[in-house]
Amino acid sequence: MRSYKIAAIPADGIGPEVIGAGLEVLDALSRREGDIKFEITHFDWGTDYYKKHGVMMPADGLAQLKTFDAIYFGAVGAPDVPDHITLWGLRLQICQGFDQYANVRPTKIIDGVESPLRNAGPGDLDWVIVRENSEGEYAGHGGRAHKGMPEEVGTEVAIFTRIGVERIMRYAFELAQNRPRKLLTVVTKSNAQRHGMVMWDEIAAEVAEEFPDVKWDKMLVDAMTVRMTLDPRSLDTIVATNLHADILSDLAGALAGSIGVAPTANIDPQRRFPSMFEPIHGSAFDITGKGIANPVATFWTACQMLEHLGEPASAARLMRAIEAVTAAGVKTPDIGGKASTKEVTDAMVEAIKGSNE
Ligand code: GGG
Repeated sequence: MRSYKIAAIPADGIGPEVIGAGLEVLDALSRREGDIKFEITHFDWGTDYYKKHGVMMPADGLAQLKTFDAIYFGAVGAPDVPDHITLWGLRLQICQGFDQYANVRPTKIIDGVESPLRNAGPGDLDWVIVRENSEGEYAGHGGRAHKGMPEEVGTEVAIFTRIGVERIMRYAFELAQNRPRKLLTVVTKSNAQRHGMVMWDEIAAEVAEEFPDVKWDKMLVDAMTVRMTLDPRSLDTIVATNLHADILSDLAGALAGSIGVAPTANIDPQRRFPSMFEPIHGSAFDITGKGIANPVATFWTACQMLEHLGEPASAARLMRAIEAVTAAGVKTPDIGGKASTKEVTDAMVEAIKGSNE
């Protein structure tokens, strides 16, 4: 029996609903496989915890998480606490504290999910966006001075280091090399941002020499939005800065049908620390408690978690179940269905139970 220690942090808004669904599905998968076990430990960290304790997670939170094989995360953010407090107090503290520098965001049009793009169906949009996850615009550098005065100033400094750019570029080239099309697009804004972004371009060209079998090109981020919309088939693997890829992956999710199906993995490729798996979407307070949150992104990120844990066959079984359920039309309203979170989850459990070897 292979056993994995998973830290579940559902956190805010619809996070508990989708993580609850994900854990049910992992339990069904464990029973179906027979030789994999998930030992789940629940953490009540998030905005409610903040309201009681003044912090999003305890001071020794990272030390508590360090012993786990993976972290299964819901969503962070609440309407009555500033977003920068909730985001930096939990999600970014884990990503940065565990140096999860590769944020991997697969996007494809799955069976039964309709893209808003005319004539685009399964196979026409199949990308992986690699988001640099440790520096750039999220490095936390900057400050405020002369608060409340007419001369008040605020700076938000993007930090790019050679180590940081080289390691994400190498990760993206390796990922592209392992995908059938061996195609990578490097996104920057090196016309207007003439320092760090030009360094990105230069390092991309240097790292490309190690991967002669990968075909690569460069795009400016603004032009990239047009290409993603008008020529989705021309793209495969994409690498961009923390902020650029954050924005592009929301667009990617929408083009593939809904942000509700889009997963993300925050990976420490060196495996010094646990990696963290979550849906891309946030806490969605507008639908919290209504029982209609789309759990598909949370199921899909569980596939990423299983791959990372070295269980590719189980990951593939889970992905087949997701596509079978969406293809059968068991879908939440954001992707055109009428099903509740529970109905989608029940259908997943049945699909996993009845799945072939
Ligand atoms: N599950 C993802 C999540 O909760 N995201 C909240 C958020 O605001 N993220 C900002 C970011 O990823 O930059």
